[in-house]
Amino acid sequence: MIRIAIQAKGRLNESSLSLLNSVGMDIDTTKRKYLAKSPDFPLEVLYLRDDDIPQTVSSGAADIGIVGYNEVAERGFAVNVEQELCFGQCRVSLAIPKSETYTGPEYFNGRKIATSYPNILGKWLADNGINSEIHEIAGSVEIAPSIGVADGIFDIVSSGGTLAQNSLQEVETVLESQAVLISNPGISAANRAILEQLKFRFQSIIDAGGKKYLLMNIPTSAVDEAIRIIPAMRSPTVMPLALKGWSSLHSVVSGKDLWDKVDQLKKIGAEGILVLDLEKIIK
Ligand code: PRT
Ligand code: ZN
Repeated sequence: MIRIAIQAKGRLNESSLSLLNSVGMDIDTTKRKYLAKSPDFPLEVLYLRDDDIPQTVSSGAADIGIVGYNEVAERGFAVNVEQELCFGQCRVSLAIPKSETYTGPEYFNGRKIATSYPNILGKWLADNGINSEIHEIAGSVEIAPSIGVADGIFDIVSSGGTLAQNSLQEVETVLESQAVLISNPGISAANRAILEQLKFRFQSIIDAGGKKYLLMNIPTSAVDEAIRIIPAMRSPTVMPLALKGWSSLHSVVSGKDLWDKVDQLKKIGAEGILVLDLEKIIK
């Protein structure tokens, strides 16, 4: 039995649960119990505040956990980062009032910075030889400059909307973050085996992220050209149609390339193009 700590509620909760569900862990979320067992896999889920996940995994109270890398870096507990999970993307950045002119890291010399991430900030300041006063606050960091509590802030930024609303400009990105799978460094051999199986399943979801499955009919004479446009994972599948001179072609493309590829394929005669969402890619 492996025990995984995930966020009880908040930004990472839904994606963590849906990742577990999509790899076959049927967790009863309606009960929202402290511990939920998966009937399909030897796994117990522990619901925690994200702040407590690194310590819980480091101490062995949970074997593994899903948490933002920013929390792992800030808390400094001994855990192994096993996998980047490609959700919860954000950055931890320094920001100052829009009305100010930024002159580089030395801008912060002798100034006061409000943050909930004093350790990450302290390290960046030391690395850059800057002497600032760190003002640690738990929430609503972004209002600190406007109420005169600090000169700048160090906080999580995603779209940048919160900074803009508070007339702040982002001046340094100190840490890039996303949700990561972490493990206890002393995890047992039996649980390591379960963890590897879980990582393999997670990877199939991550690899499918944003990819599309394409099916189309195409004149057989244009098949070679189509294969140059969409190389696929190994090579596209081509099957003859009952209609002479026509083939059916199947392939996988990344979501961002989809429309470009579809335009090119139409130009060489592709018809009846179907686009399907991909759930998993098992390598
Ligand atoms: O209750 P608990 O302690 O578990 O949750 P929490 O309130 O501490 O954390 P939560 O749920 O807000 O965030 C959990 C994790 O999500 C963080 O540790 C990050 O790894 C990740 N994450 C991703 C974010 C954001 N994006 C994000 N935008 N965490 C916070 N924000 C906040 C940020 O603090 C700021 O106030 O959103 C605002 C900025 O967003 P934009 O889009 O306006 O730039
Ligand atoms: Zn928290």
